[in-house]
Amino acid sequence: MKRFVNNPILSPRELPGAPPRLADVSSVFNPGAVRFNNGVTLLLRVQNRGRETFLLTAHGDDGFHFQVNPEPVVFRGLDRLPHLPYHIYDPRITPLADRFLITLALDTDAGCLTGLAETRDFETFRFLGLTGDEECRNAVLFPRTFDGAYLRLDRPNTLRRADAPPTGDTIRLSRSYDLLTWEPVGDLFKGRPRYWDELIGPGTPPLRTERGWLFLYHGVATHFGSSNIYQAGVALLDLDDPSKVIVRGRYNILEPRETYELTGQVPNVVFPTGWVAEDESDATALPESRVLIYYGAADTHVCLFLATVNELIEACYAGN
Ligand code: BMA
Repeated sequence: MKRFVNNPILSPRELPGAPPRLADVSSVFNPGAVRFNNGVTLLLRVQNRGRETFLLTAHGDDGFHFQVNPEPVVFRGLDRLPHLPYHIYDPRITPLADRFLITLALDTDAGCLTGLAETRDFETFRFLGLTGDEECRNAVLFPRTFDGAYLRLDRPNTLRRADAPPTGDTIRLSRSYDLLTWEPVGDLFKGRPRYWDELIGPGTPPLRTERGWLFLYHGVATHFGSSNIYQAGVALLDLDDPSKVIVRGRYNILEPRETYELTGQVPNVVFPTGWVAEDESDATALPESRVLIYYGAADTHVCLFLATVNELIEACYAGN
């Protein structure tokens, strides 16, 4: 497993945003990613000098070099939202049937809520609604239904700490029949106090492999006096019953080490939000397939990490 040699793949300096809103932006990070149009499409989180948030699309035929569309995404139907949204961010993309579903975090005057949008072409986007009124972030959808039910992983914000936004230490499995009303199925696992993943949240949407549903999650070490450290880890869930955790990695697979991860808007952050497997058969990523893993670095850049399915599964078992 290794970082792409030409990281970061996207920097605020290179973004061709239209002035005045998107001139000379501060950051581009935490992208949703999906295979589309014979390449990879990203949904980028961009912040301007007013620290206002926009989502922009980018497309790359090879998954390594991207062309950014300077026009920010407009969500039709957002005007029906009952709350004032300050920021809409950290999109995760899941292909389901004939459309792409996008889970979103919304900072609103009613707290941090999750929402759902859809697109078919990455040109027009429709906001489908909030997925509840619970404080929650980091929802990632499974790319298929299970006995007619949709499943997602999410992270309720149950912890309130001094001088910090509400956060959480539990990854949960939730179920829905209409994509907007969700009920908890159960907790999958919790943060490990004093180790790398004290606070946790789902990172990438689950990837179907022959050995189980694989997903990345972020873990935050909070026990260092001066700074929180955001890292990435991996876990494997049962194919037929994803409420069963087969194995959860003991070690992180990616931690801030490079300058673009150590310094920036928020130092010491790697935050994976999307991935694409190059070789799939029957909607299942093949064991030798390379996986392109897209992550935000220091809340400032978009970077790429490369691993095979086998390497990621091995990482789940290392030390266990
Ligand atoms: C989390 C989220 C992410 C962000 C990370 C590091 O709580 O807000 O969007 O990348 O913190 O600042």
